[in-house]
Parts: sequence; C-alpha cells; structure tokens
Amino acid sequence: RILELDLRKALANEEFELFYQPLINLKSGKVSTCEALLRWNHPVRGTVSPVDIIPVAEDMGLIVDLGRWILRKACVECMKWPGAVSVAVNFSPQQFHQRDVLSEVRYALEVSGLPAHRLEIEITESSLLHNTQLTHDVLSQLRTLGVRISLDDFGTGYSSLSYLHNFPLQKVKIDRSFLEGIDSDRPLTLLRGVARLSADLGMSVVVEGIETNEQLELISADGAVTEAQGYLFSRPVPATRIRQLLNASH
Ligand code: G
Ligand code: G
Ligand code: MN
Ligand code: NA
Repeated sequence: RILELDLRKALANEEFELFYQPLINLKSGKVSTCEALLRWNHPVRGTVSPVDIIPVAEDMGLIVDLGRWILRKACVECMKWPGAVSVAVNFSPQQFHQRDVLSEVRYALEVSGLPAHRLEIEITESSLLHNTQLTHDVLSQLRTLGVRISLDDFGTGYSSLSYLHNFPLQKVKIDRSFLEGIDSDRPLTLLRGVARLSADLGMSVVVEGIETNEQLELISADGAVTEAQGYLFSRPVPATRIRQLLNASH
C-alpha cells in the first residue's frame, strides 16, 4: 500500500499526470470526447495506476484536493483541443458528494474558460446509492450549469435499471464486461437491451472496452449505441499525444 505521505508530497510536487483516451462518435467516426485518466510518475516506483491511488486518496481524505487538481487540469487541457471535443472527468463518490461540488465545477470552468457543455462528469453507480434529495439536487444543478453527467461502468456493482430513469443522466457507459464472449457464442441480448433502453430514455450510449473490429460491428448494428471507446481506437495516451491525434483528425 502506498504511503500516504508520498501521496501528499506528490500533489505538491506535481508528480501526477493526466492521460487521455478518446471516445468515438459512431455516426461521424470522429472523436467526440476524451476521458482523463490519472497517472502518478513515482520517482522510485515508476508509473502508478489510479487503482492504487484513488482508494488511498479516499481513505486519507485527499481525494477532494486531488480531484480538484484533476478537474482543473482536464478543463485547461480541453481548451487546447480542436473543434468542440469534450473532456470527461471521473469523480469518486466522496468528490461528488462534497458540500461545495457545484462551486468546484463552476470555478474549474471559470479559470479554464471551458464552456460547460464540453465537460462531462463520470460518476459510478456507487455515487447514486443514496437516493436522496441532495443527490438529485446536485445532478439537477450540474445539468442547469450545462455540464453533462455520465454513468460509468454501468452493469457492474449494484446496477439497478431504475438509476437510468430516476436520475437526470445524459450518458451511460456500458461496462466492458458486457462484451465478454460476444464474438463467440454468448448472445448480445443483454448489451443490446441495456443500450436500447438507455437510448429510449434519451441518453447517449457508450460501449467501453472495444478491442476488435468484430466487436465494433456487433455493437453498431442496431443504432442504439452512439459512441465507442477502447484499445481498438486508442489506449490512454499523454496530453501531448492526444493533442497530436486530435489535430491530425480534425
Ligand atoms: O486508466 P485505468 O484504466 O488504469 O483506470 C483504472 C480505474 O481508475 C478506472 O476505473 C478509472 O475510472 C479510475 N480512474 C482513473 N482516473 C481517475 C480519476 O481521475 N479520478 C477517479 N476518481 N478515478 C479515476
Ligand atoms: O472505470 P473506467 O471506465 O473509468 O476505466 C477506464 C479503464 O479501462 C482505464 O484504465 C483504461 O486503461 C481501461 N481500458 C480502456 N479501454 C480498454 C480496452 O479496450 N480494453 C481493456 N481491457 N481495458 C481498457
Ligand atoms: Mn471512466
Ligand atoms: Na468504465
């Protein structure tokens, strides 16, 4: 387990970096959004994955400060991209439920100059576990601000279809576990059903973890899925690389 002191120092010393992975709009074939993914360039351990960082940062209460840094950095980077490419930022439940989440978001938009409609906030089902008035209020206020909310990793954890219509969400990202075996024998029924339901509820639908052309064809067939993300298009890459990639394709 990572030393907490290390993590605090890392934030002060700017040892964190954001990588970006594109989401492809299936109609236009162009990049619609890039998701920011945290990396830590540890002086001794090398690159540390967010899987090892985020839970520790949550336990020590550092996630709010770290999340603030991530959000601002991602908004600033997005301003350098061509066209109207959006940025998606992952929010941990603690970050989403912090008292002044709305002013955090408003401030990040203000200092970066990024228009609100180019920011997507990715939350997971665990952020919606407490179906309280407060959760609804925060989601509604973010929507009023013009920011879009995306439900990440859908189909893992405590998945409830009721989330899809009980909360004001603009996008659902179907977890890559739904793809397991679809190009061999397992039918696509479940993935297609969730995609169709989400589309009928007025949401954009992303399938994550696309690695092969066969998978891409299978999910594109009935038009419910609007975007795809995965190694087939690009792995997460550093900021300079995503800028080159976007400039070359826009
Ligand atoms: O980039 P990678 O595939 O290693 O990410 C692993 C996990 O870490 C994913 O579930 C992703 O959502 C999460 N993660 C990556 N970056 C961030 C971040 O900036 N904030 C939060 N809360 N989670 C992140
Ligand atoms: O939970 P979240 O969706 O934010 O996690 C994103 C993670 O998924 C990142 O760590 C990223 O590296 C990983 N990822 C992205 N595309 C693919 C893919 O096509 N295949 C696999 N196995 N992992 C992927
Ligand atoms: Mn995500
Ligand atoms: Na995901």
